[in-house]
Amino acid sequence: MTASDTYVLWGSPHSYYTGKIRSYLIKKRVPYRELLPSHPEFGARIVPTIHHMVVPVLETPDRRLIQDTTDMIEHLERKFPGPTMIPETPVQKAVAWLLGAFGSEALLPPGMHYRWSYRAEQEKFLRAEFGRLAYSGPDRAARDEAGRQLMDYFNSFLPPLGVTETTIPTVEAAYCELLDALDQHFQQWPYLLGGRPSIADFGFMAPLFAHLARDPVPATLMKNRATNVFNWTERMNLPAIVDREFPSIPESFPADDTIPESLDPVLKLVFQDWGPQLHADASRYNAWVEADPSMPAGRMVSSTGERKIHPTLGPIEYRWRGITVGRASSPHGLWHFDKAAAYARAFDGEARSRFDSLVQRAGGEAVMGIRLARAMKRADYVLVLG
Ligand SMILES: N[C@@H](CCC(=O)N[C@@H](CS)C(=O)NCC(=O)O)C(=O)O
Repeated sequence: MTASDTYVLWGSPHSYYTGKIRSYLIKKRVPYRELLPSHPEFGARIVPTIHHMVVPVLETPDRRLIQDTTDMIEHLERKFPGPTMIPETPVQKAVAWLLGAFGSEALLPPGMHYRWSYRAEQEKFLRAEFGRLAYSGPDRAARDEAGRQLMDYFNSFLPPLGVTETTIPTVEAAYCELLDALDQHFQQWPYLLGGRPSIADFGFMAPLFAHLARDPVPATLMKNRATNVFNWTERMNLPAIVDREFPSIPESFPADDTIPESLDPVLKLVFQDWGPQLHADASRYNAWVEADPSMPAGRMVSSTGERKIHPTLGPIEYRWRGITVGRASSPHGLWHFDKAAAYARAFDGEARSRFDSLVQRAGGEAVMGIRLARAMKRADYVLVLG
């Protein structure tokens, strides 16, 4: 490949986080092309630099590699001028970060559940989709076989996410409530924060596109139950910002740093459904940090020391919607939440009281009070202590 102005998105159509960054690249009109990990250069050049197998990876025209979709968006927002996709006014900025973090991290359980618990009903589709990751060539049966092998690995993701026979009815009920709230919102607005897509929408595209709008079983559910949400997933992959259905809504965030009222029910669900896990994750993380004050900056956040995309500090347990959930702790989700919460802690005065009353209405005061004993950051493609 020769250097040009074109970015390369190493990813795949059925990948959770590729869906998030692809829609950003499209909306931002960043020139890019997409390549699959089955391309020989992925194994030869990309994996040895990142040191573990992961998609998506963004390769810049000068061949720098960026992993983690949030890092990619922050990099590109600095590089490319407007339209900015991170609101600049305080309350909109904090809400966009919070929704973006929730979308990116908290909906992994329903996303993975609808893919894997209904595996038999969508086996053929998944084999083809996974097969593309590992196999490139004319033999369809060989592609499907390559897909099957990969699927056996990803299939094992459910218990660490707390998805079990006991929790499945609640995971489905919570997801359906979220679909309903989003469907109401998208009847009035093209994007979460009004007339312009933001990190909030891109975060939600992670679960809501590749898994929940594309895999046959959840796609049918979304199309029948929340057509506006399905429509939004299509809109998010079109370059135009002004949408055909909302021609008079300007392509900007609402004036005066206001938040659409129809987001209130969505924010309520964010705090209700992510809060218990965040509290448990923060206790686990803070105990780990406090157990060894000598840990140096740059130490990987992981109880095993293994390089992982989603590291863990061991199991956590918490009550949620009347049931007990046991799962692997997720310091990466906590890092993303805290990034959002730091923006929310950064302002005062009139904006503070507007944000606080929004949070109070949504029942999120305790969640927004979560504090980490030590900051985390990302370095060398992993999560480390700050
Ligand atoms: N936080 C990362 C997550 C990336 C990620 O989880 N990628 C998945 C595919 S969408 C993956 O490569 N998983 C492989 C594995 O977990 O072993 C991001 O935002 O880019």
